[in-house]
Amino acid sequence: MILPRDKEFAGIAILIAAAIVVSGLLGFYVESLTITPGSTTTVTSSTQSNVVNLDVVPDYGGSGYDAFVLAANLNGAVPTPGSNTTAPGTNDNNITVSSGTLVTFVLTSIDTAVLQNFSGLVATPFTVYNDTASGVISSQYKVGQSVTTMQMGHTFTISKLGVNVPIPPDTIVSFGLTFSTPGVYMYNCLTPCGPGMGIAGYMNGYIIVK
Ligand SMILES: [Cu+2]
Repeated sequence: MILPRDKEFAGIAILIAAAIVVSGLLGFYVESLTITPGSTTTVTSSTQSNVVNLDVVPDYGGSGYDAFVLAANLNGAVPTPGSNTTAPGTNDNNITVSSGTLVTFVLTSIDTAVLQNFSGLVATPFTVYNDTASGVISSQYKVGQSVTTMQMGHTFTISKLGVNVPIPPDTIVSFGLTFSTPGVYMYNCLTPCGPGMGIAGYMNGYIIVK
């Protein structure tokens, strides 16, 4: 039998328990928002590999919310661009790699949109497969090569390291990077491709170099 006074204690106990749960959730939420390049914050990651397969999926998180999605997170499913009308949810596209090891990035874009042109000198050599703009199956772009008005839908950019690789529409782009210094490096897309641009997990992610 619960006496009135016991009820009061039980009520207080429930309130305290609820406060602990809420503060715990809040702490987790805040932590997930405060990851900055170079910080020592622990970032969980789905992938640790010398080959990183990353897909560029238009409208992955709702209209306009394009995203870098780890191929492993798609579980073999082929996403249908433009059909996703749900609000953005969690998309873990953080990548863990080892320092001092060549990491091959394979970026597959199924986005056909042309948003900008890339002009400039190539800093990171890359290969474009299905290069429809040039009409050939694969094109290699070498360091120092001058590129003018190359159509692109997105970029893969690591500002901290001077990496800026254009991603032409409906192509596969491959390049190698060796990270010499452990740390957390933000990668993102610089083209104005929609509301997913600044959102971690969409056109924005982190590479954890160990
Ligand atoms: Cu983009």
